[in-house]
Amino acid sequence: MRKLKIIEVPCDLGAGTRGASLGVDALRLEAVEQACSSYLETEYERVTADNTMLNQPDPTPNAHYLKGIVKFYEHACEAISKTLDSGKFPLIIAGDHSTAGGSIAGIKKHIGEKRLGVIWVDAHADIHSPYTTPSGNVHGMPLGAALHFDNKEQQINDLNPEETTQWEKLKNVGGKQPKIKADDIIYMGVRDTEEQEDIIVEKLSIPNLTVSGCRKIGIENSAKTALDKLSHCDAIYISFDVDSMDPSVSMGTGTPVKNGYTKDEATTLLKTLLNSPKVCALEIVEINPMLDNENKMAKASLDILRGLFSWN
Ligand code: 6HN
Ligand code: MN
Ligand code: MN
Ligand code: MN
Repeated sequence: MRKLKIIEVPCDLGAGTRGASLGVDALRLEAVEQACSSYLETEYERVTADNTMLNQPDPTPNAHYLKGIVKFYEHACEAISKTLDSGKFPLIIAGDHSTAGGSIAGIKKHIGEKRLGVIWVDAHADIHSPYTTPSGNVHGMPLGAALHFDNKEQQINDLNPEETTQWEKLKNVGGKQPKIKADDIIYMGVRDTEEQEDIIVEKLSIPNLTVSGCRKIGIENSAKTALDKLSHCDAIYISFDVDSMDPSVSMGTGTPVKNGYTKDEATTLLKTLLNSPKVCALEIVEINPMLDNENKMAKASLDILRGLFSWN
């Protein structure tokens, strides 16, 4: 395993419920609480998102605060590509899941024409565009942005000129587009989607290894299956939304969905995936301490990280 560098992206602009930006600090404070020196001594860099935009009128109702999201995508893209250029492994601790599009842009900037696979561990498919989203929340769109895919066939929203301009900018962050191909995505644990997403996931034939399916073949085997399906890719990015886990682990996330992975299953899954030398970055998102008590979700996440990196 290469040397880790933590990239913190405390963004609150992409979710419908506030507080995911605080997940970054909730996790760091939990590391202090547990005196987890491995975490605290790892080099880190913070990419700031302008969460104060939340107080201002929003001109992009079909993709809330999109202009601010474009801005931090540009910064995250730089931070992540530079981290990879320096030979380090980015461990991205982010706020709401909109951040993943910026991470993918950064990885793509580093790998150039090489093929990037994505393992998306989440209760949600996050493949909307501003044209199809029922909520207008950009954390439901990062894969749509990375695929450069609008899915206008399923259009339910008419965009204003500012929305169109900023969405085009978002897809183009880092210069390369599309950044990934539909053939190079594997979902794990997805179980709460909208019709517009179902149609497109089916059309693009993106496989979903369900929680019960993973249990049936064994968690390790399901991780190996996911890696096998991406064996044609040169590099692999893992996006871990904590709502992929069961709400019994914690309710400290904005969009919990029942019947998710246990904490141990999530650890085994991620650990097996990280064994592949192709895995070049891991992102953890959607820890929301405002919805939590006793910081349970951050605790669970730190337990998982300790398991993954054998941290003391
Ligand atoms: N996440 N599909 C819903 C939406 O609003 O687009 C939920 C998205 C959840 C996003 O959990 O990262
Ligand atoms: Mn997500
Ligand atoms: Mn989710
Ligand atoms: Mn739903």
